[in-house]
Amino acid sequence: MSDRRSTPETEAERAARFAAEEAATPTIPVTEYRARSRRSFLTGAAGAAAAFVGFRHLQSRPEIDNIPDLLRKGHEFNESVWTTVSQGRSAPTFDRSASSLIRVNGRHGLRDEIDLDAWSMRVEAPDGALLGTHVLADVTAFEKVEMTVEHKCIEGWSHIVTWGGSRFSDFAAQYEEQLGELPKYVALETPDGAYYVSMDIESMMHPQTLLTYELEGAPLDQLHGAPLRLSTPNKYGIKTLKRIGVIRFTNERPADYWGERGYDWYAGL
Ligand SMILES: Nc1nc2c(c(=O)[nH]1)N[C@H]1C(S)=C(S)[C@@H](COP(=O)(O)O)O[C@H]1N2
Ligand SMILES: [Mo]
Repeated sequence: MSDRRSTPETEAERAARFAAEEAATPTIPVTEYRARSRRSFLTGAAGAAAAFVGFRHLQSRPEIDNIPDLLRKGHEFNESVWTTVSQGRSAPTFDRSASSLIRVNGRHGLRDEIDLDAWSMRVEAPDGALLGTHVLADVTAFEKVEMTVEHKCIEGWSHIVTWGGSRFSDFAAQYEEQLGELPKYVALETPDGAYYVSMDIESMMHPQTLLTYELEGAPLDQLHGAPLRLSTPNKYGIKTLKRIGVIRFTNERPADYWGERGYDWYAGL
């Protein structure tokens, strides 16, 4: 169910609406969630293979000149595995007018406000070596993508929301030479390490997976993950880590907060 705002809402009205929605939306029982996830895991794995085949097929079509545009985006790594990794299918997008501010949900790793000017993000290689330390301008330097998509939470609610950010794939490509082979996983952690998720590389490199700095056209606020969070409409909300402190490329499947607590690790949609 999505929220459509016709008249502007006050902060108090919004808080009341979110509280009412939260009370009204039943949490998906873990057993049912697992059953759903198994299904989506199967379609996820099969889907990834099919998408890859489909992608190769697209590449071999006569209109090839138009297709790789998506993949070329600022880089000329056409032959590289970095850009031929499965782009998968894409989640639906919606008209901007259908979107509105999303509630705050999940505060792990957000206990205290942070000084946004002092924030930086570490990027690490599989061997633990520091690849780089980034400020927000390093992320906003890439092409800005705005997408209006459905955010789905495993608690059983969803919300149509507009995110703005840079494709993770664009950001990651700067490390192609240093990393060589595309690692299998990406780990993301809050600066305090209290919340952490891990993602398969195909999902990270999907063009709808954004290093996100805007929500509804405005900079993220603290509880929505300022200054930088992940967003992707192809995974449940648990994977959209708010307040990124560390990004680590790795070949061993990294720890995952909700995965450790019994939820399906893939969490695909
Ligand atoms: N740091 C952090 N990120 C998080 C969470 C969290 O508890 N801590 N919860 C996740 C969950 S379950 C959801 S549904 C979304 C909610 O994002 P929102 O608060 O912007 O609506 O954030 C995700 N990212
Ligand atoms: Mo969630």
